[in-house]
Amino acid sequence: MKYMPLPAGMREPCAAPGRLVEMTYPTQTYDDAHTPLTKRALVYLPHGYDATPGRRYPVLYLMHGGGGDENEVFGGLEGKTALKNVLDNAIACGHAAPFIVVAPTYTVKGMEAARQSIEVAVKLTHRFPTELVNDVIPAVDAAFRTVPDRRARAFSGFSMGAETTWSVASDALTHVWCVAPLSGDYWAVALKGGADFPEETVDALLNRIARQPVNPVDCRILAFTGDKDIACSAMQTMVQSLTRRNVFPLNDAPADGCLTWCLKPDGWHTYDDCWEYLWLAIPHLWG
Ligand code: FER
Repeated sequence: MKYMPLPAGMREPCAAPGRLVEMTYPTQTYDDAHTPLTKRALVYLPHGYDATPGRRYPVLYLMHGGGGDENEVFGGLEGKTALKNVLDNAIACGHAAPFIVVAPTYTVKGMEAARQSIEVAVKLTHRFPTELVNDVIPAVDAAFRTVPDRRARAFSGFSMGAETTWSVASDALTHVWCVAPLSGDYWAVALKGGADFPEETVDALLNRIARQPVNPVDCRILAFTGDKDIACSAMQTMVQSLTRRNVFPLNDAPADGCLTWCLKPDGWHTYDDCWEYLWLAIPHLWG
């Protein structure tokens, strides 16, 4: 897909704002100890959610990057990052129909090392699809007026959140129809595995997808980054290898079963670039 810049004004406050709320849900550590946990997520409810009680909305799950937590992408309940304005404006100008966004975290109390250590973080990102399917999705569908269907669920994330997104593709495509990794490759076989072991990484991805009762044609992958991004070469190498397998053919126009690649000229490894990728992805997230 050709990169297009975010239209002017989209990061500014919108006259028809949605609102941010928090939710908590019961889960567990999904390690050998299975320690029960209560975790928190931030939830964006679009403008009109309260005034239209009969309406149900598709859901985008959006994972933060390394070192972050559930507050990171929105900048807390105050919405200090540009993301909330970008979503408000996308919906207000008709770029996309209203949808809910859930910002969870792969981090876990007691494993604060994940904030500093990428090795620990990867353990948690690889456990997250189980938490998503068992705990997060059921809690979100119970608490909010969602469309409780896989075609109305997308999962995206930036950097380590993109790593989480590839992991969700591996293990949870039966629950999520579209995955949109933004500026990150898949570390299934090694850190930076997309760069150093692209064939083994793609084998791991496709073998895990094949274990799920889902047809690759009935899902969508949107992989976006920038040409100056530290994740670019790893992601590009991995996506090229994935394309050669012909399971998800590369297609510039997002279509069922297809992999769409978008590269921003002069795009760096920042959330500001990430919001632009999200903007481009938003009209294609649901089936
Ligand atoms: C990548 C390059 C960098 C990537 C992640 C990072 C998952 C950054 C990680 C961090 O330091 O938080 O390809 O893919």
